Amino acid sequence: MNPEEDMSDHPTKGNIKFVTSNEHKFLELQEIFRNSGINLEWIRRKYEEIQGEGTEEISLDSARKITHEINGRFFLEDTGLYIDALNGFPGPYSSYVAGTIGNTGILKLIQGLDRSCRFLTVITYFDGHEFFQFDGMLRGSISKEIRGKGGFGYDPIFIPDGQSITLAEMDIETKSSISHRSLAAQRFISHLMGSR
Ligand code: ITT
Repeated sequence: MNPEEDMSDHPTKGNIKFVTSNEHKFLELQEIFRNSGINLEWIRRKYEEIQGEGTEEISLDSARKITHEINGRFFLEDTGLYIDALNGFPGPYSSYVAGTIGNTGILKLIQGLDRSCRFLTVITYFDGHEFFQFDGMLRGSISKEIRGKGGFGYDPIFIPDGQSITLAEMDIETKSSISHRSLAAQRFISHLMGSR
């Protein structure tokens, strides 16, 4: 890109608001965006999520509902853990399941079953006019026991394919070098870099 070009109105300039109640998500994404020279502003709030739909629909529906409450461009993201042997459960119910049976409950639930699973993150971005979605997936397997003190949520029971340790045993940079969230973010950043 021509360095003399006027970048003052470029979509990567200025803050982008990230709406989430989850500090871990914010810290992971803040680092990824910072590496691309984009500053994230944390709008710390919980928003309503519909049930009974897929992660993409939930993410879009949530974003639509808060457009009139947030000034300027913003994004949010919805993440789910999908376990193959349970036909994708907990998927859209990941938050509820984490808060009820938790990681110990998941380990009990899949005893004797195939342990393949995946994380799916869907980012929904509202640029003030239109909605855009970007997804990222990480395949892995559920560990035999809870392992590691880093990360959050299901990280202590998730071993990414090709690895022998859980996401909770990795530092934040290592998790972000392979994660579902990071992949979705890279797609989003490419969109921002390309749009004028
Ligand atoms: P917001 O909706 O406010 O952003 P949340 O924590 O409710 O925050 P989600 O609904 O997207 O976020 O997350 C569903 C569940 O999945 C929740 O229990 C998270 O802790 C967990 N989760 C999300 N991302 C994760 C990740 O990268 N590693 C492990 N668990 C994750």
